[in-house]
Amino acid sequence: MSDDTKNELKNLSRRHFLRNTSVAGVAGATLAGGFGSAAALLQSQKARAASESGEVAIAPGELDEYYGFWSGGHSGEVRILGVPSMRELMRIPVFNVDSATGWGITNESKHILGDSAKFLNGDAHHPHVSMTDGRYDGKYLFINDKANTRVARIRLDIMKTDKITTIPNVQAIHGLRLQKVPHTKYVFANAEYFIPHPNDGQNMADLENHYTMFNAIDAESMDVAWQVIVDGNLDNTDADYTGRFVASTCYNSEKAADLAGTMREERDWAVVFDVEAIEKAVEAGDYKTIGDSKVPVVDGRHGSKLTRYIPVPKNPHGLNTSPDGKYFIANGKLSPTCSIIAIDKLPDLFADKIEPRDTVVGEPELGLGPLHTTFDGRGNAYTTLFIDSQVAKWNIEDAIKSYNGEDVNYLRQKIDVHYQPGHNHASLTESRDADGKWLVVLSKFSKDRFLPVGPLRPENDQLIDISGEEMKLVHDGPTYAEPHDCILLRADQVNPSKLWDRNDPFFAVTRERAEKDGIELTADNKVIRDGNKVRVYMTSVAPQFNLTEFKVKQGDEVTVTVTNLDQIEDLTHGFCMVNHGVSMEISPQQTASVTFTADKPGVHWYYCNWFCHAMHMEMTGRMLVEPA
Ligand code: K7E
Ligand code: CUA
Ligand code: CA
Repeated sequence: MSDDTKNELKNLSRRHFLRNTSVAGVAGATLAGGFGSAAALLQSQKARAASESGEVAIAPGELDEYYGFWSGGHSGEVRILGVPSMRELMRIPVFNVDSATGWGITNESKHILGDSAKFLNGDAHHPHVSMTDGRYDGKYLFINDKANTRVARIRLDIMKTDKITTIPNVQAIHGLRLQKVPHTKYVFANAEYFIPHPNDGQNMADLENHYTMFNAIDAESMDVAWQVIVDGNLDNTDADYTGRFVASTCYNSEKAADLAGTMREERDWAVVFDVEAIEKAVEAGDYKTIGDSKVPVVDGRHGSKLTRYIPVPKNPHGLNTSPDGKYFIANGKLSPTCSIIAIDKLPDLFADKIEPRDTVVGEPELGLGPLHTTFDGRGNAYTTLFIDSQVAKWNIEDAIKSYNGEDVNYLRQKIDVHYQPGHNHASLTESRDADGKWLVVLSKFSKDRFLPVGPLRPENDQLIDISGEEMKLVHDGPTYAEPHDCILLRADQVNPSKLWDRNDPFFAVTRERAEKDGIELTADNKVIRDGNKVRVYMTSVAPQFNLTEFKVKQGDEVTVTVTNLDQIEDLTHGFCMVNHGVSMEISPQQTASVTFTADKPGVHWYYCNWFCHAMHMEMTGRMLVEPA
C-alpha cells in the first residue's frame, strides 16, 4: 500500500464528520466541488509524471486495442473513441441534429426519428452493448434520452442509429441496462420522475398518487414489452447473470418535489424486479393499460409479488452488477458507503423466507459521494467519489468479511481524479470477460487541467491503468459536454462494415419510393414530377454528380436522392444545397435523400461537402428555379 493510501485511510476518520452532519452540508460540498488538499496536489503531480512517461502511447498509424462508446450527454450524440489512445474516431448522431451527416435533415433519419423528429435536443446518458450469454456480441448499442423520454438503438455494423422509441406514460428515461443472459431480449429503462395518471392537468398536487414505471423494451422490435409501476422514483439500473433479476436505485422514496424533501430519509432503496414473474403476470393477462397505449402495465408497488424493496442509504445513485454475477452494488451518494446485495439471496427474498436487509452482505465505507462502481474481474471494485474527487479501489470479499466483524482492510487504494467524477468504467466490466486493464473516469469538471476556453470548460475523461496492483493515471482527455458514461469493448468484438450493402434497411424507405417511381438507383439520373412534388434522382462518382442541372418551379417540394456509386473505402460524398439548410452524407454504395421547398426563384448551386477528390471543389451542380 502506498503512503498516500495509508494517509488517506487515517484521514477517513476526519471525513466522518461530514457523514453525520447536515445533509445540506454534503450537498453544499457537492455544489462547491471542493477538492484541494496538499496530499491531493502531491498525488496529482505524481499522476502527471506517470502520464509524461508515455508508457501507453499508441504511435501514429497503430490501432487501438479497444473500442470505447461514449454517451454525449446533452449534446445528444454518441462518440467512438479508441482506447487506450483516447483518440476520437467518430461521432454517431442520435438525439441531435448533425450538419455533417445530415442526421435530422435527411428523409432516412427523419423516418427513424419518427414523431420525435420535432425535438432538436436530447440527453444521452447510458450506452450499453447487446450481449449473448453475458458477453458483448457487438450487434447493437442502446442509449437513453432523458430529455425526451426515448430509447435509441445503434447498429454497430454501420455505426448508425436505426431505431428510436418514445416510451409512453412516463417522463425522463434515465437508467438503462440490458438483459445479459441468455441474451439481450430486453432493454431495461428507468423512467425517473413520477407523474399523475392520466397526466391531463388533474391531480397535479396529489403527489401520493403519482407514480413512475420501470420499462422493458424488446431489443429487436424496439416496442415496449411491459411497464412496472413502482413506489418512489427510479435512478440507475443493472441486470443479473441469470436473466431473472434486475435492480434499480431510488433516491426519492420520500416522493418529494423539493430538494430538501428528497434527502429527508436516511435510507431509500434498491428495488429488485423479478423478470420471470413479470412475464408470467403479463402472459396471464394480469395487467392494465393506460390511455391510448397498449403496453401491458403491472403493479410493482410495495406488497406486489413482482418486486422487492431493499432499504439502502442514502439517495443511492449507481447500480452495478459484479462480473462474477454475485452482487448488485448500490452506490450511496449521500452516504459514504456502497451496499452489496447478494444476488443468490434474492430467490429467498422473493419467497419471503428472509427480510430485505438480509440480502445486504456488506456496506463498505469508501469516501464522500460514491456514484458509480466498476470492476476488474479480479474481485476488486472501483467506486467514484464525487465529492472527494477520487476513485476508491476496494476488494469486495474483504468488504463482506469486514461487515461480518473480521478485522480486514478492504480499501486497496485511492487515486485523485480531476475533478468530480461521475461514471467510471473498466474494460469489459459489464460482461463475464471483465479484463481489468483500463479504467476510464468521466470527470465532470476539468478546472485547471487544460488551457482555458471561456466560461464553459470541457469535461475530463481520465484514463487509468488498472492492470497492476496500483492504479496509475496515464491520460487526460478533454471532451465536449457532457459525456455521462462509456463502454469499452475489445476491438475484435465489433465488426464494422466498410461499404454499404445496397440492400441495407437503413435506406429501405428511399429504395421503395424509387421503385414506385420506376427508378434504378444505381443507374438513373432523372427528374420525376408529381404535381408540385419533384423527385430528383442522381448518382455520383468522384468527382461528379451525374446530374449537374435540374429545373423546378418556385414553391415545388423537391426531394433529391443521391446514390454514391464509388466502391472505394472511405470515399464519402456530400450533398449541400446552398441557402436551403440542406446537407447530407452519402458514403460509398449508400443512397441518401433530402426534401426541401424550392421557395426562391433563380440559380442555386449545390456542391459536395465531403472532401472526395482533388477536384472536390468542382463537384457541383445547379438547381434552376423558375418563378411562380
Ligand atoms: Cu451518474 Cu445519468 Cu449515469 Cu450522470 S448518471 S453521473
Ligand atoms: Cu464528392 Cu467531394
Ligand atoms: Ca432520499
